[in-house]
Amino acid sequence: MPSPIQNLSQLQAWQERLLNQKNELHPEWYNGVFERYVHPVLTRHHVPLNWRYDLNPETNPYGMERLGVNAVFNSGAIELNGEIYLMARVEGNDRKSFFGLAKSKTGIDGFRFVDGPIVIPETDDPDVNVYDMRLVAHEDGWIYGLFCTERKDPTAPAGDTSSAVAQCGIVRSKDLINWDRLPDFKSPSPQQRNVALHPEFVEGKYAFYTRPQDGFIDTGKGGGIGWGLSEKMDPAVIDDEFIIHRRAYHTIYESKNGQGPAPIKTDAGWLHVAHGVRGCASGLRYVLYAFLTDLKDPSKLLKVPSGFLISADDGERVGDLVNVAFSNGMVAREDGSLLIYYATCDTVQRVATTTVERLLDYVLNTPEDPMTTGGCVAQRRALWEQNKQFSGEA
Ligand code: M1P
Repeated sequence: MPSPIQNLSQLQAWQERLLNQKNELHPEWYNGVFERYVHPVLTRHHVPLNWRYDLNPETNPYGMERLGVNAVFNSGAIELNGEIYLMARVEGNDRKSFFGLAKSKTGIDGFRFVDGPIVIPETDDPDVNVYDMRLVAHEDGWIYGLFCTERKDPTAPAGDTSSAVAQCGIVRSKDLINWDRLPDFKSPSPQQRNVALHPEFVEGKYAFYTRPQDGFIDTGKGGGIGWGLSEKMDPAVIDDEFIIHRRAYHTIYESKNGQGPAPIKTDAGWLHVAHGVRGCASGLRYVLYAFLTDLKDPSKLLKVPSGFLISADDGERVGDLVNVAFSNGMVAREDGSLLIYYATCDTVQRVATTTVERLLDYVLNTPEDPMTTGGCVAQRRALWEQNKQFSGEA
């Protein structure tokens, strides 16, 4: 039985052990597609004590936490000068999210927050809450951060203290710490979340993946992953937005379908990780799936394998909420490895590892969703039949 932590210096020593903890492959996970790990890469316990406690014994004689942190999740990711950086969504006990930058050499363990909480300059209309930044090194030379900015809906009837307007905020930087704010993204849709910037110009323009919605919660006629082009980033405006991958009945993306991080360029096309959402008795169930789009025209779908790639697995399913896997960060390294950062249940940040080659094989060779049980049975029987020569049933 470990001895209880009874003061700040004991807490500091405990945290130091946590920060130095090596991650391990999950001993009970195999699917050939990706690896899971035992430990999350970032949790609320990783947040520096000097972001949470007043360390002055005179003003804090009881050593109390003054500004608690509830969760660390939904991180944008990028590799810079050989280090992996995560721009994490840090949610205080006050429910407000802010961004914290953490770095690691391996990308699977050893993450430490650097500098202080990140300052996001305001526009004329202050953000009430900001979250889920997608980091993109664009070919124009800037690193962009696209995030959700949420404000109270000014048209909400008196007494409605929940309705909000979500839009995409944009910042850019060269060092990930100092950020310039650009005007918020403008599109034909009344609400936007999960907007990602394509890393290259398309037809000489900035290209955006969008997820239009009619309401803050209600998708309305917002059909799935959208696409649009803008002449500039300052301001970024798309006049035409069309859906490149729709929500669909009885699929994993029945209720919501949104782009994850910016896609990875491969010889076969742009490799995407996205989230699909469906409603069930416990609320909304979020899973991650992968798809491929055309190299020249990234808005053209080439292949969508059926089902999910990553869901919250046993031991990951419960947190602040249940059954949510969400990703807004992935990094392809020079050695071909691919780090997919997925958060579970809006509580902790995890990583899955694979290679670009393996994920491409998965996308290209996993059958598409036949959309009926009959079709699924036919697919599975064909696999069973083919396997007879290997399984001894021939
Ligand atoms: O709680 C699950 C997710 O809900 C929202 O995502 P979306 O707009 O895709 O429904 C966001 O708040 C996201 O951060 C969160 O993980």
